[in-house]
Amino acid sequence: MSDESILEQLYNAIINGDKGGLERAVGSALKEGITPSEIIEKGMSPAMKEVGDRFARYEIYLPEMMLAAEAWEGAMQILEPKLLESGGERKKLGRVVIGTVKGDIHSIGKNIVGAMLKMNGFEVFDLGVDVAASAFVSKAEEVSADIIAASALMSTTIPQQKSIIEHLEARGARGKYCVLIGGGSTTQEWADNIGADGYGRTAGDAAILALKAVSQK
Ligand code: B12
Repeated sequence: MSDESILEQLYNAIINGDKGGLERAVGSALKEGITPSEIIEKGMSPAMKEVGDRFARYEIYLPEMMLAAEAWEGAMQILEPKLLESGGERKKLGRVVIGTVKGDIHSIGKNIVGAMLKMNGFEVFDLGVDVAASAFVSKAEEVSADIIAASALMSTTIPQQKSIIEHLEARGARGKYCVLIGGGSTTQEWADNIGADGYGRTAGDAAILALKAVSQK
């Protein structure tokens, strides 16, 4: 089977919320030598974007969006261990506290960023979703983190990223951590606006920014 038709199968399985179909397509893709990163970036992510666009156009509703997310999570159970394998054992480069901000339960992108950072040699402390700004800061202090990575997908929740920076400033700890932001609703402009140290559009960008941050320390 050609790579194009496997990528198409991955795409369609997400759009249709077909968990079994997606797992089979992931199996075929891996067998054909398509890498886990390509499966995610070229096959699954564009489909998830389309699901969001259809939801915004009222062509589908919450249950369909949930099915797509469940299918994605099933596929990640196969792909995440493979992503981490390719990172191998190595000296840890730095510590990252990651989470999705308060009021926001979107976890998929945050989980990929976490996996990508682990794969690149970072020790990752994942606080999960709906995380208060103060909790990011307390955890960073507890583990002496180098980086705080905050994901936010909704226009209503991105102000929480600013809140993390305000908490750091209030504790006189702003200079201690590199604050990276990302997630659907964020932009470079927003990052500049709130004084974040970096904005990443993809999980790959997150890894590049994190590597740069620790190399400049
Ligand atoms: C799947 C999904 C859900 C799932 C989430 C399941 C889960 N476990 O995560 C469910 C069905 C639960 C859900 C719920 C809701 N959702 Co929703 N959801 C989506 C959808 C379709 C895909 C998100 C996703 O996973 N994308 C795939 C990943 C890989 O992409 P990503 O998250 O952007 O992450 C990548 C990058 O952004 C980056 N990145 C991410 N985080 C970080 C962090 C850092 C530091 C860096 C550097 C980079 C980085 O790297 C990632 C990998 O490349 C989006 C549409 C969209 N286009 O985003 C809507 C969307 C985000 N949801 C939306 C809404 C409105 C909701 C609900 C309010 C719906 C409702 N009526 O209840 C609830 C929210 C509840 C809450 N309080 O959070 C809206 C938000 C609108 C807005 N702009 O404010 C969107 C945009 C849909 C739309 N077009 O209307 N949702």
